[in-house]
Amino acid sequence: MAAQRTFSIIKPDATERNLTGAINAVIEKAGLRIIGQRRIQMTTAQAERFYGVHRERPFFRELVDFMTSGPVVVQVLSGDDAVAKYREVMGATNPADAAEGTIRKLFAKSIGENSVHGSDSAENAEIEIAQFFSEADIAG
Ligand code: 3AN
Repeated sequence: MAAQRTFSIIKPDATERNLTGAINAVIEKAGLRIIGQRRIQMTTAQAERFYGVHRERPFFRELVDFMTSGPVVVQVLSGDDAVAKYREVMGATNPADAAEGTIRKLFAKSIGENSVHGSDSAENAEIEIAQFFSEADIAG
């Protein structure tokens, strides 16, 4: 199977607690490769664009405020079936429902402050990667 790519964000609740390395260790242990990585302060415009599909949801403003509340680490991950694999490694959106050993079970604080984002399809992965990376900044 050809390697697939997915897009990941280590969210402000995790960077604030200095968990980037601990989360990356879980990602790498699961067999995914981090082939692009950058630490940024997301702007409101970037967060609103990124979460545009949630614009009408009641938690949209809270989500944008949270994602701009501190630094995030944007990542490109690669591996067999990377989109589904990373969703599995992340665990359920609500950490109370997340399986043992998943990133959200290990580290997430709440359904909103849930430590990581991962793309939900290969098509969205490429759209999300293109929002934050040029191909020159991805190697692997
Ligand atoms: P996932 O991140 O697991 O794909 P989505 O796409 O349903 O989940 O939601 C996107 C993000 O919106 C979540 N990661 C979470 O931070 C936030 N979110 C989802 N549901 C809620 C909620 N009920 N209250 C606050 N934030 C939420």
